[in-house]
Amino acid sequence: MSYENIRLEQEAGIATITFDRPKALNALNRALLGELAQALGKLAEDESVRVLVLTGAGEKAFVAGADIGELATFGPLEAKWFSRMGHEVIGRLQELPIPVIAAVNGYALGGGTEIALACDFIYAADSARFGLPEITLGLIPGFGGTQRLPRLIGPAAAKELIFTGRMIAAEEALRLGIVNRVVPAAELMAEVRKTALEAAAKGRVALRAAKEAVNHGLGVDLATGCRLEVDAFSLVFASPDAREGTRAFLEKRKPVFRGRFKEDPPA
Ligand code: DAK
Repeated sequence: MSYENIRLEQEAGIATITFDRPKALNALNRALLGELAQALGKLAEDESVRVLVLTGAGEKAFVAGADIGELATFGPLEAKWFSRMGHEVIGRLQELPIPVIAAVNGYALGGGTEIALACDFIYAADSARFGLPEITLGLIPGFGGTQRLPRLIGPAAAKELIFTGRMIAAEEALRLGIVNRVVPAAELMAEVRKTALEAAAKGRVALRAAKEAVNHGLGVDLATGCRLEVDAFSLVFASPDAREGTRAFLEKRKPVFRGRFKEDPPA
């Protein structure tokens, strides 16, 4: 499958999706959202992929939000499609059974910040800028920004950003807890790759269980969350990876995780 608005590359178990409309600062139009949904569907089925990285083409932007030119032409049907597809994409990102890292290389505004927030964590170039400027367009965030940002940084800090539409620099995003790490722009992809490879070497079953425990646990009270963890913890023991990891430690060697629930059939 070839794409026109994104690039999908795979190497060493790491898939990278690059938003690729640099002339419009990688703004999200309907075509891009549709391609992104397809690519995420494909990656969810591909067992060779261990980690997904999202980034933007060019030096200026990750994603400068929804395509304002296209938004301005929407009637209710186009708006409905855009909204449904946006939620579909954000849902697929959050539920993808592998770690997803946002490598924010420039402007991440509106839908751009919201896509990054739906990833598992964010590394940012020192040139990156975050913000939810929808209010300046007479709108409000529509891809989960009013929900994910307050959960991440608290309601007061989130409301200040949402009510003013203010843009913040990478260092402030770091201080607020929006991003995990800020690095010089030229080093961003190498730094992300290092972390991606570290996670990719772990067992796919355990990564998936850990991600689900964190994600689903955040939506419930602590006692229920801990029960979710008990179930996820026990389920991991159905995979040979759990035995491989513990045995490898005792045998003083590196584990080889197969990411399966069953033993491989005898050769
Ligand atoms: N859409 C379309 N084109 C864009 C764009 C955008 N969001 N952002 C930039 N561009 C285009 C510019 O028009 C310009 O095109 P040309 O004039 O060269 O043809 C080119 O990219 C370079 O941009 P600038 O010349 O403006 O570059 P500057 O360095 O001067 O400024 C900037 C960079 C990022 C500060 C500025 O471009 C900017 O403010 N961009 C708009 C940011 C923004 O407001 N984004 C939209 C946020 S609203 C929904 C769910 C979600 C959403 C909507 C609906 N539903 C549930 C229905 C999401 C909404 C949003 O994301």
